[in-house]
Amino acid sequence: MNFKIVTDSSADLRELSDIPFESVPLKIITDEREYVDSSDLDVNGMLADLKKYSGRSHTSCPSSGEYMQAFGDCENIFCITITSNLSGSCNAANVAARAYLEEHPEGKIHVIDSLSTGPENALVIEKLRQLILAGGDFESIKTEISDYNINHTRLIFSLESMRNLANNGRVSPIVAKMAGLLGIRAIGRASDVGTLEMICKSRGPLNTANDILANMIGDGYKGGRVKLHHANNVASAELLKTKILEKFPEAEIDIASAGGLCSFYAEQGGLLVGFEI
Ligand code: X90
Repeated sequence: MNFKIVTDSSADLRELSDIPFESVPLKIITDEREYVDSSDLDVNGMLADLKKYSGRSHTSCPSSGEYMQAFGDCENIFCITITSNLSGSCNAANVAARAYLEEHPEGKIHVIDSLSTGPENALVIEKLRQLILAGGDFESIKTEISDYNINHTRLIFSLESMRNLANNGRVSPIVAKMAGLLGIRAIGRASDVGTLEMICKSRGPLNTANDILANMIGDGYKGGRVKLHHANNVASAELLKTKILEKFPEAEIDIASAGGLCSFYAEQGGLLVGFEI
């Protein structure tokens, strides 16, 4: 059976081995230029440009046409998107999935609304990859991956600024005030309905790492897989990795740079933590 995994660029994954995979880019748009969140994007260069830029900026999700192109003529497609509560990406993927089924009545396609973003989506994609490589059939993979996404993965984040989130209506200006003071980080999680839920403020890198870990454990973390995606802040990811390993020496922890979309919203210094429960 031929399978393909399609996602949008919010998952921060540019490639996947052994299975056909495509990341459909979102775009970051300022009055001066447009950044396409593909593998050629220089994310740190974009963050440096944005630091100097004080005008308007926004993002746009893929169109259904772009998703249809990614689906192509593949027979079995799993598509996972950023939370439908903050982006139109999932809706575009669903429109494309209906068009795909009209053209390919024998084909199978399942769109997963991750209710999250970044490293939590990357965990779900890696699980999908494993399930497909293990030879599962489409319907059983669909059941298992929904259970994994809903019941076994979570996302916690720490942000030094929430200006882009607030300017684009993704959090209220009152919530955004939690971050932005020098040295203060706002810690939050992806809520059950895929919105930002604030947890607390932390001051300083060590407290931030300890607070994130305490909240991971509070959410049910017991030493499973963790993915840390940072916006130009590998030091905060390394520190959290050390803290997690002190408590859970067997934990499998990957560190990666966030892509363009997550870096735009998480902003310089932001850290996104996807983990298994
Ligand atoms: O459609 C679009 O233009 C994309 C809009 C995306 C808006 C939110 C992206 C958030 C990225 C920030 C911290 C994690 C929040 C998780 C909430 C589920 C990263």
